[in-house]
Amino acid sequence: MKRIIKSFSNFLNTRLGFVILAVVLYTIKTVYAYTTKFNLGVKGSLQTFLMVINPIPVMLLLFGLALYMKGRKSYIFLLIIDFLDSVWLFSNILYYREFSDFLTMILIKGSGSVSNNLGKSIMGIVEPTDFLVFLDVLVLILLLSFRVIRMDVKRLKWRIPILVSCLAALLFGANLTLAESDRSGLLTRTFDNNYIVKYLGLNAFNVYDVVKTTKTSAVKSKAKSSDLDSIKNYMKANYAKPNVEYSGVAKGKNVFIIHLESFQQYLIDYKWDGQEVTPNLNKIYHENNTLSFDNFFNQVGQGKTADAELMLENSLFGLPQGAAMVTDGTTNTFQAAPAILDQQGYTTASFHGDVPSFWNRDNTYKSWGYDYFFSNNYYKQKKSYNIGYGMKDKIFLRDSAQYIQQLPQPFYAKLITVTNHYPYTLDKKNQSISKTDTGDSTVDGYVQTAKYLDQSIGEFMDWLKATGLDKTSMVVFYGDHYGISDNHKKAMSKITGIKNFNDFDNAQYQRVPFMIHMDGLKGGINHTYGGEIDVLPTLLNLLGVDDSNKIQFGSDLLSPEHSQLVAFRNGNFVSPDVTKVGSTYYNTKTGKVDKKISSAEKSKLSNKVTTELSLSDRVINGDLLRFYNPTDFTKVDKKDYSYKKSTALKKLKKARTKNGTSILAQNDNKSLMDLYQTDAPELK
Ligand code: GP9
Ligand code: MN
Repeated sequence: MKRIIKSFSNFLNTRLGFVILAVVLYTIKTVYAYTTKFNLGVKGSLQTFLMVINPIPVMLLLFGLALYMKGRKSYIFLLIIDFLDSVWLFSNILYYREFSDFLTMILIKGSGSVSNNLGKSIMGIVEPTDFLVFLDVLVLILLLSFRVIRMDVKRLKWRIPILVSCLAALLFGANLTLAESDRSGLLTRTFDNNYIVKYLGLNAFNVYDVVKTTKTSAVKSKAKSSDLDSIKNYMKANYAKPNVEYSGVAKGKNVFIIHLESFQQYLIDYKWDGQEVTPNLNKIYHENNTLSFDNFFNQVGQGKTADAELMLENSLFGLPQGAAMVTDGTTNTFQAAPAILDQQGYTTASFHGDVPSFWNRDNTYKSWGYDYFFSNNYYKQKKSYNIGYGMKDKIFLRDSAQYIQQLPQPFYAKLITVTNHYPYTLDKKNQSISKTDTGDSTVDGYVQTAKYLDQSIGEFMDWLKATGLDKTSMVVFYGDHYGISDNHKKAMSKITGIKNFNDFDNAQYQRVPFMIHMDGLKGGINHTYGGEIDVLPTLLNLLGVDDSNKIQFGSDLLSPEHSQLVAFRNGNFVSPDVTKVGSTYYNTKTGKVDKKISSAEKSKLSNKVTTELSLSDRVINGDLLRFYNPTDFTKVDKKDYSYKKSTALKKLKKARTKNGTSILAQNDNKSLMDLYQTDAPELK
C-alpha cells in the first residue's frame, strides 16, 4: 500500500502527473456544475457517461500544452488556462440562470438580441456555491505552494506531449462518435445548445459556436443591398393577387395558431380499434365554418419544427442544412407574422412546454417580434406533467389558458403541442385507444399520442366556447411535419392498406392538416395544393393586411392565381399532376411513373422549385431583409423584448386595468379558469 502511495505521489511530482491531476479535478468540478447549475436534460446511462467524460478530451488538449514547455512557466501556464476556463464556466452559470442558455459569440460581440447587461444583475443572481468552480484551481495552487507537489521543471521528450495531444484528439473522436450514435445529426441539425454541451462539453460547444458564427457572418458581411434586386424581381413576377372574397374577413379577430406536433393528414377520419382516433379534429375538419385543406404539405428539412415555424410565420424556406432559427435566428432581420400583427395592434405570444433554448426559440422569437414567450418555466412543473420533449398537452393547454385570459385583445397566440412526438410514448393512465398492430414499435404508439393530442384540443376548444373566445377568434390548425418517417414503409403499408408503400406514396403522405376555423367563415374542404410556405400570405389576406410589399415565397391558398407546385426542401415536389422524387417523375393522379412528361416540362418545374429554394436561402444566408425597408413595416428592435418571467408577469398585471381588453379584465378581473374542464389524471 505504502509503495502504491509512494509511486502515486512520485507520479504527481512529474509534469504529466500534474496535468492529469488537473484534468481529473477539472472534470469533477465540471460534472458538479453540469448537474447542479445547468439543466441539460441528461437521460439514460449513455448520456450520463458522456456528460461525465466530455470535459476530458478538451482539457487534456489544453492542459497538455503545458507539457510542450519547460520550467515553472509550464505550471503557471496551466494554472492560468485553468483559471480562465473556470471564469468562463462561472460566467456561463450566471448567464444560464437568467436565460437557460449558454454564452455565444454573438452575445459577446453584442450584436445580438440580448443587450441585457449581465454585469448589472450579477450581484442579484450569484450564489455562494457558484464559486466552487474555482476550487480546483485553488487546490492546485495550494498543493504547489505548500510543496505537497513539487514542480518538475525539466524539458520532456517531444514524443510525450505529442502523444498526449494525439490521445486527446482520439478521445474527442470517440466522444463524438458515441454522441452521434445517440443523437444523429447533433452538429448538423443544430437543435439546442444544451444538447451540444450535454454530449460534447462546454468548451467543445464554444469551438462549435465560433466556427458556426464565423462561417455565417462571413457570408452576411459580403452581402449587399443590391442582392435583393433579383429577389424583388422574382416576387413581382410571381405575385399571386389574394382572393378578395376573403380579404379582411378576420380583421381584428384574435388568432390562435395551434401547432399539431408530428400530425399527418391521414389521421383525420382515420379509424382504429373501432373508433375515430381524432374525433375532435375530425369534427372541426368537417364543420361548415372551417376552411380545410386536404392537399396541404409539410415542407420541412432538417430543422423539422423550426422549419415549420419559420415557413409559417415568415414565408421563407428552412435551410438545406441545420435550422435557420438556430443559425440565423438571433442575428437576422425578419418580417415575421408576430411583428406584422404587432404593428396592427395585436399582442403576440408563443406558448411551448419545453425549455426555451430548444431551436433557439428564446432568441429567434425576439427577432420575430413576439411580445411574450411562455416556455416551461412559466408553468407549474411536476415530474408527472412531463413526457418526451415537454409538458403533456392537456396540462400544457390548460395552464396556457391562465396566460391567454390575460392577453390584451386582439392577440395572436401560437400554442405548440409536443406529446405527439416521436417515439410516441404515453403513460398507461393517459392511453385511451390500443396501439396499432404493425409490429413496428415506432409506428404503433402513434395513434395513442395522436388521440391524446386530439382530446387536449377538444378540451381547449370547449374552453374557447365557454369563455366566448370562439366568437372573437380565428383558430388555425396545422401539422408541422410527418410523424412516421420513410424508414417505416412496411408499417405504413399495413396502416394505409397501400400494397407496396413506395417513395411516391411517402411523398403523398407528407400531407398535414391545415384548417382555418372561425365563426361565420365560408368553409368547406378545399383541394388546392399548397404547403407551409403559403400560410402567412393566406392569413394576412384573411386579416386584411396587404402583403403586396412583402418578401414571401408562398402565396394565398385561396387566390385563383396561387401556384400549386409544392416544393420540398430537397428539391422534390408535388403538384396536382406531377410528383418528383429523386430523379423519378410520377403522375400524381395515378401514382405511376410518368413516362410521357417532356424533358422541357421536367426542367421547367424543377427549375422553378430550385430557384425558389435558392432565392429563399439567399435571403437568410445574406440576412437580406436588413436592407429591405418597405414603408408599411417597422423593423424589430430585439432589445425591446425580454422573456424573463418576472418582467412578463409585471406587464400582464399592468394590463389588468379597468378598460383592459383581455378577457380577464373584461370579466372584472375574475379568473375564467374554472371554465376549463380537463380530465388529465395528473391534475386530479
Ligand atoms: C421541441 C419540439 C420538437 O421543443 O418542438 O421539435 P422537433 O423534434 O419536432 O423538430
Ligand atoms: Mn415537430
